[in-house]
Amino acid sequence: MLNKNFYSLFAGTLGLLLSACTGAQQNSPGAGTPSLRETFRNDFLIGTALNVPQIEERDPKAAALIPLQFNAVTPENIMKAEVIHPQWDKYNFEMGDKLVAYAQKNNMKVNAHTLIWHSQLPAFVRNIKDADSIKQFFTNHINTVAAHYDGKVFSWDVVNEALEEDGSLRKSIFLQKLGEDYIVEAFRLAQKASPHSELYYNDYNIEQPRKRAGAIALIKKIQAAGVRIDGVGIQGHWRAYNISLKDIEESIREFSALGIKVMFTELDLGVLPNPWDSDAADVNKKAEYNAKMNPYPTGLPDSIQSKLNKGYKDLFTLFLKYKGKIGRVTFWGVNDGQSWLNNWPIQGRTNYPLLFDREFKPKQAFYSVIETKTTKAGKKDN
Ligand code: 9MR
Repeated sequence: MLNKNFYSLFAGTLGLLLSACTGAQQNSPGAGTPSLRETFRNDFLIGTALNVPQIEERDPKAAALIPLQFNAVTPENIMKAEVIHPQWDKYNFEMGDKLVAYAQKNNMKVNAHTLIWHSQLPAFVRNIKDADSIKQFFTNHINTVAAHYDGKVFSWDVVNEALEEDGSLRKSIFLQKLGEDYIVEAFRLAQKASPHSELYYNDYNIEQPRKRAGAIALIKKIQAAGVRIDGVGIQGHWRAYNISLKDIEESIREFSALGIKVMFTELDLGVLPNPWDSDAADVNKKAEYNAKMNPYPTGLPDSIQSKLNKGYKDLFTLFLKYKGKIGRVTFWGVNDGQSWLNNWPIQGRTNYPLLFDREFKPKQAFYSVIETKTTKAGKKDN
């Protein structure tokens, strides 16, 4: 393994060479730093999830880096129902509109997230008991929100996380009150309200065979009803030391065989122990803090860093192999400090799942990703 100093020297030199090759040097945030969006510009979009301070460009480091590295953005929270539709007949489009303006200014595509999700529902919905009122909320929500952003956002995660791990439908409030056709109905309403946006189904673990079969059945059902679905989002909340490339490759093939685009929509590779040894990204599952579960509070050991580098390298090598089928790869956050994985499933840990460190410096994993495109093998292929 390379020692750190040698690696930074090597990475710096490589960065200069790469930016010359990719034409990114005018865009560089720091001298010689290549750009992800430039490097993969002929392959797929490179996205990130943005929070409120980032959309408002409050931190100069983030404001400088984001437009240079990414050409797609997903709102991490501000388009979820509890924020955008806080009361029965009140909508709050302020932050979403800011995001659209930010993306236009920086020549980025917005993937709007998300119309129908069982989590982060407004409080008033959780108090509704009768099916008719849920149906009315569901219809009004999609009609109003999707129509507001029609022509302004590139795509919508129309339905998020509607499946259980065994591939059956999640027993959400929507399933219970509206019945199993609610997903087809959500896409039908979205296609009418937002005819100019691509429409996606988004979920975690749908690369795994049982849940994937459920997602395929669901997509076929939407298609059989004559309703438009343009793509599927595999979230990609994986652990660096435990990535099933085989499952991911099979999923790319099987989903794209349905005639839809595949997106990796929330990519991050956690390096911390998981209390349940699982990849499920269910935000409602929580565990207690103890120091053993937070082993790297002051920095990541080289042995773990290499696992992260390899995980990202293997993934992007696979993504490039299927670049014709993949529309976008989005990271769930810009830098390690901002990642949700510092607080889930245990509050207050120090995780390292992304390509930029807490100071917004590109990590070794960043260069591992860039190298998949610029090594000999990559060049031959591209
Ligand atoms: O990253 C998001 C975090 O800030 C929120 O607290 C959390 C709760 O809703 O949602 C996180 O984003 C989730 C995304 O919307 C859907 N897939 C799983 C993501 C990580 O939990």
